[in-house]
Amino acid sequence: MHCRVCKSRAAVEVRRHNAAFCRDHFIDHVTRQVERTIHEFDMFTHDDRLVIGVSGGKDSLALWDILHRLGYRCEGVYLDLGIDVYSTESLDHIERFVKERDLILRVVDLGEEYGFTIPKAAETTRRSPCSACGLSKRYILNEQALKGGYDALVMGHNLDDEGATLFSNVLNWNVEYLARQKVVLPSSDGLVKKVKPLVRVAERETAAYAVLSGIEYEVEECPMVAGNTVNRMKEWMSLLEHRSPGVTQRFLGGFQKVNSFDEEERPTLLSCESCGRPTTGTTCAFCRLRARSSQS
Ligand code: Q46
Ligand code: ZN
Ligand code: ZN
Repeated sequence: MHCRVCKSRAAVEVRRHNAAFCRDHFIDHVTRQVERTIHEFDMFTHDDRLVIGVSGGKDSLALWDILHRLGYRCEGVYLDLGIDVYSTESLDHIERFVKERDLILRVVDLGEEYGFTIPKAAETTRRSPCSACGLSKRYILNEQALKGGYDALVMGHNLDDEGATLFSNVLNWNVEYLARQKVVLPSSDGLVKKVKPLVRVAERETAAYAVLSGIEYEVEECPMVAGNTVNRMKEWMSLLEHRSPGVTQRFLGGFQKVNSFDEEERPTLLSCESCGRPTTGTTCAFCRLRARSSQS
């Protein structure tokens, strides 16, 4: 296998593009995919102040590295979920990354600032750890972006994450979630604009990018992952992708063009009586989770 660009020995094959690349041209290729996505969806400009939610995993660190190299003004926020060694090791990787590049990071400790951790939430509520975790991340990252006055919140969801989420939402005809599954979610009623520049890059490509760029990331899987429904859908999607390279991108790309669920399905929003953020009920899901999880 030879690099499509320089014909030297290839380091990575990208089957869905029917191509292979050497190290340098693979890094260029991934960077161009991200740049193209930013421009095509009009995500942000070099004048905007961005904040990225970083987990210490390959996706968010690879994306932060790309944005930094492209000259975007992007700071980071890490939410410490209180998941033992997994959380502390993840933070170690991020701190090293940030120091090497002289970037700005804010660490939010869920236990200290909100009075509960994800293991505690899972224990005291009947929610699965991942559902409590996803809800907390969405709420707190948005809150941090609002407080910091950033123009956009950047998320490291990759092609496989988004494809699997779409697969799950379609299989369950979850119309409300489908309406909000967008590459760019504009700002509205207390919600900061949210963007996903990595949607054209597959998971194995972000891993390859990180390794080839010398980024050390958390390789261990979160110990609370059992029961994560998106991961189960990812397994199914990867079987389809293996038999039919490119199917995930076609599935997701087509949806991005035809998604018109929002006009019909947007629910009426009220203000949460506890935190004031938009919600469909009287108290938002995060405040309810926090109240139940903080009980000892
Ligand atoms: S961190 Fe949180 Fe993941 Fe762990 S508890 Fe589940 S959602 S698996 S990305
Ligand atoms: Zn090359
Ligand atoms: Zn609330």
